[in-house]
Amino acid sequence: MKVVCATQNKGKAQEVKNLFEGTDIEIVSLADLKNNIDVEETGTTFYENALLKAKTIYEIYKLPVISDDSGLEIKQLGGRPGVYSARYAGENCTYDDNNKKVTEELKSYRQPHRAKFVSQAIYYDGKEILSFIGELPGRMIDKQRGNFGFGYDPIFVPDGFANTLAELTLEEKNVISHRAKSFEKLKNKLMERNSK
Ligand code: ITT
Repeated sequence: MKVVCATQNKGKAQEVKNLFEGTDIEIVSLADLKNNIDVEETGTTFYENALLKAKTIYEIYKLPVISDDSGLEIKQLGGRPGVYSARYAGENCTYDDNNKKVTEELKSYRQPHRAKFVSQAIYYDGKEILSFIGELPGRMIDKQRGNFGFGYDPIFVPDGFANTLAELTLEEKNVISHRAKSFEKLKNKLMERNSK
């Protein structure tokens, strides 16, 4: 079964492709389709934004779509950046801008800076919506470490680890990540359905 992954985030697309490797579900990314649409994320929840991305891409290709809306929730910042994680430091900001803003804001709080990554995974095929959540708890550090991954990975240390997510390889991140958890549940559901 061919499924379009509705993301423009290359790091995310690669993670999702790896997660579905070895199954009979073929993940096609927007980059594979040479589609550079930027779906405006007008929702106020991960669920709304994930569904918005899935439905927009479904209307173009009329193929089953999976999407993810994800973000970082920092306890001392009242859950920010949350759904605004991608553009926390402003429109067209870089990952580095976001990391610097978070680090600056956390300077006035004591360690540990508890946080969690959240991923809302959605499947949409024009009729049915499947939705699963995955979370990765951890803490924020004040100096960037590591070159793998994307986004806030260099300043996030998952519980049970000494390394940041950016110091773990993609294979290691894909065992523990919020996205691995949400898409694992989604994958199992799709495979269970396909085998009937
Ligand atoms: P798409 O909407 O095209 O999928 P995006 O990067 O805008 O790509 P989101 O709207 O879901 O994706 O925003 C997620 C942001 O949250 C992302 O840009 C990062 O800043 C952060 N984020 C999510 N998952 C992350 C991860 O695994 N590691 C580091 N940062 C992550």
